[in-house]
Amino acid sequence: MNYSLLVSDLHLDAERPQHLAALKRLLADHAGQCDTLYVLGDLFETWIGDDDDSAFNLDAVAAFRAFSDKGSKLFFLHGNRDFLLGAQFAAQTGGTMLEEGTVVDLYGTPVLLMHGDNLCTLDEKYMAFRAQVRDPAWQADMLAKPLEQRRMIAQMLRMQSQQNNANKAENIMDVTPAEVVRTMEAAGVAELIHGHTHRPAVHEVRLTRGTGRRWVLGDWNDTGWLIRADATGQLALEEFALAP
Ligand code: OKV
Ligand code: MN
Repeated sequence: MNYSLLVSDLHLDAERPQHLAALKRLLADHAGQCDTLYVLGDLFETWIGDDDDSAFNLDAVAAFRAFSDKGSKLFFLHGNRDFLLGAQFAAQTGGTMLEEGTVVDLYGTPVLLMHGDNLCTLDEKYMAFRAQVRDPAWQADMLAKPLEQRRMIAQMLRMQSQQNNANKAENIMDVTPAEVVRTMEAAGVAELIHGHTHRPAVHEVRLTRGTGRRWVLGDWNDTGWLIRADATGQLALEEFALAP
């Protein structure tokens, strides 16, 4: 046990079973080997509540459970599509939900973790939408609706978003550079890891005191992405094949 892994944006969906298959393989390969797995949001394409006990969801939960049962720790952040992941999901997987903007110690290196949508501040309409769906009162209201109704609302919102995003400029869809600097300096870190933008890369960030790095995880699409933190605190962004 001397490494940890970080992933994001798997967008697990019953209609794309190869992504869950790849996750199950990753979990089985690293269970009891890896110290900690961090899932930085958008694990699911949509999560309409922990009470949705579809076969697909139960399959995913069981795979995480087997992983944590072997002694590997498991942490989840919410994404913009699975902001309704809750305490029951965490308990059933044997994992823990983390607050957005948590600083974790990766073998001596302090690293700021977030999903990344909070950094896309130029998209003002999205920021308003985000504030709404992250509001506990709004969430309680939504979770009080029948599953079928939530499914329909989520579907309608998705169609709306696809229309909105078709007309958005590239810079609006990406993180705001000044927001990155502000966020890293407020947290006092030189390393930031996030997903969301689907633009996997390692960027140098000029901070008031020296140079930091912004590590961007990729989404799981034709290939998978992860970041490996080794026992010396070194980070590495890796792309891998979804099928063996
Ligand atoms: C992103 C925006 C949709 C703006 C909804 C449960 C619930 C997930 C969801 C579905 C839609 C987010 C996650 C999206 C941004 C929109 C519409 C407007 C202005 C539910 C789980 F609660 F309804 F049941 N959604 N998506 N918008 O397509 O990413 O930014 S989204
Ligand atoms: Mn996202």
